[in-house]
Amino acid sequence: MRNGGRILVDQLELNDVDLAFCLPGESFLPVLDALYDSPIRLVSCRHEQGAANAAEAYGKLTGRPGICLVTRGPGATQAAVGVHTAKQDSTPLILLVGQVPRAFEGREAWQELDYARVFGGIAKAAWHVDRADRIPEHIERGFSLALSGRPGPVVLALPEDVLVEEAEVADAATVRPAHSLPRDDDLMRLHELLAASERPLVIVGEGGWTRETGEDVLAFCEANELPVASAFRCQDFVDNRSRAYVGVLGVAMDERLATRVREADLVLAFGGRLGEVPTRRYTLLDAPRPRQTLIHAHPDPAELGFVYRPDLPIACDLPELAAALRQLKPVEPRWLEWTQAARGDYEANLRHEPMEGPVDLGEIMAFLRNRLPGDAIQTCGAGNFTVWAHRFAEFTRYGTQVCPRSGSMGYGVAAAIAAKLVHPDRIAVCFTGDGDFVMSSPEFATAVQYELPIIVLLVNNGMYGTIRMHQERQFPGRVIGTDLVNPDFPALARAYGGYGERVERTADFEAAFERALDSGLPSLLELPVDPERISPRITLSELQLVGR
Ligand SMILES: Cc1ncc(C[n+]2csc(CCOP(=O)(O)OP(=O)(O)O)c2C)c(N)n1
Ligand SMILES: [Mg+2]
Repeated sequence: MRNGGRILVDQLELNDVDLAFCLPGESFLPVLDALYDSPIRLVSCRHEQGAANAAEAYGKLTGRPGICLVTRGPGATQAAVGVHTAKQDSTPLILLVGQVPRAFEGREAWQELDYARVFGGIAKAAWHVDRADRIPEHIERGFSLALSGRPGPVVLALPEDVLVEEAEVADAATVRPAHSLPRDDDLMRLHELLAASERPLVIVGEGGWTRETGEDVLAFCEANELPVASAFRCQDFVDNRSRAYVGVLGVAMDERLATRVREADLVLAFGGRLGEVPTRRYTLLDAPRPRQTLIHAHPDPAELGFVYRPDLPIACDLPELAAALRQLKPVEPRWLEWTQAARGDYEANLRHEPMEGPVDLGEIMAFLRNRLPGDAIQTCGAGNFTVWAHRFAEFTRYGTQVCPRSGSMGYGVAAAIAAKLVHPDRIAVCFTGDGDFVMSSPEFATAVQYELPIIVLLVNNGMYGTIRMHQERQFPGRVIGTDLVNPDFPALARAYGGYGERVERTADFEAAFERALDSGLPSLLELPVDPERISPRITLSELQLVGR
């Protein structure tokens, strides 16, 4: 006989869970109690947003579902942001939520929510577990759903008394998701379409990536001299040093790359959903039927044709497809110049223009490109500071860009914590802004508590810069709601028990970065920048002129 809490934790263990993030609640005490004796490491966060974001980042880092435990009502709604990111980013995640006792359900009891309805539109699935002896079945289904097809979040509500109830029940099996293979005739058709093309472009995106998938796709691209771009925040999917890599289709994308997507006569979307960001608000490819011949590969057949009607839909797992493409007989490339020119544009775009103001972010990124080892992990939230962080970074290994494709602020600190927990020997750098950091700063305390020496690089321009930029473009000079009065950030980091320093000039960064690393503490370097310099290519005054 085991109680529901114990049964639950036993199922997590047999699914190789080694880490779980929580914000404790009285609604799931038997689960916490079972974790007391478990090898699973429990990390207790300061806000459910942080717990859910850290679990989401764990899913990105490992390919296994991140586990997040939160209490009912307010706990669950505060965790919703991580569930949304897991949905948009196709990351496996399991959110376990406490629920009122079964006898009270439906009365709108204290903190009661109908999770199936609340999370119905965000998660892949959300349901109640109504008996202790069915917990193994529910957990097995949850893992299977989170991992299969397009990975994503699953929410399981656990009534308080179900966790207390004792039951005699066998454990479920360890979940091994099924795999789907590409069909031979799909591969033949792909080969034919490629052979008929003159300006092909491969775009890699989310949906069940692995390191080998990236290596196989790159080998295929190099053998065929195909240019390969990455979707927004999928920059680490293939080694950026390859002659085939041509840049990222992200926010503030390089105009020359955007033009190439428009001018391509064939797009091979290798994973990804060709979403709003990589298609620049659905303009680079016409929806629903693009001018380009479209080959779209995705593990979930329901995604194929959902927005864009492909000429060749390939429903299969990405690792299996990549391995098959690597074996495909190369096509005689008629597009060598096209690929080389695209690569040339990418390399040119890596060079930064000098920036006015105390600290030059282009210089700092150039330093970090050389200083950081290839396995260092970059995390971020949302803001214009990410334009520098993404444009001037080069990724060589899968699993080193752990950023929210959902564009959610407040993600970076929690993601860096997850990165340090999964890879204690690696450097985890969180890029953040003055707005973004304050949204996630409570988790700096978590980093201190668990002795996780993350490095936070905080770009301070005294405003919600991204929104100010859009404001100046659409309503020039009418600034409202975007100015910020900020705390003393280095002092805040020190107050938490970490290391903090303000970098006054670009030339001081290098030594400050080494001091932060050597401190062995969670650290924060504040980078004060000129608010005028709103993005690498435009200033606020230039924007006002454009707007007028
Ligand atoms: C959760 C969430 N709330 C609001 C937004 C809208 N938003 C996007 S960027 C941004 C400003 C970020 O400010 P900051 O971190 O200072 O970065 P900056 O743009 O100034 O570089 C806001 C409010 C968002 N993306 N996510
Ligand atoms: Mg800012």
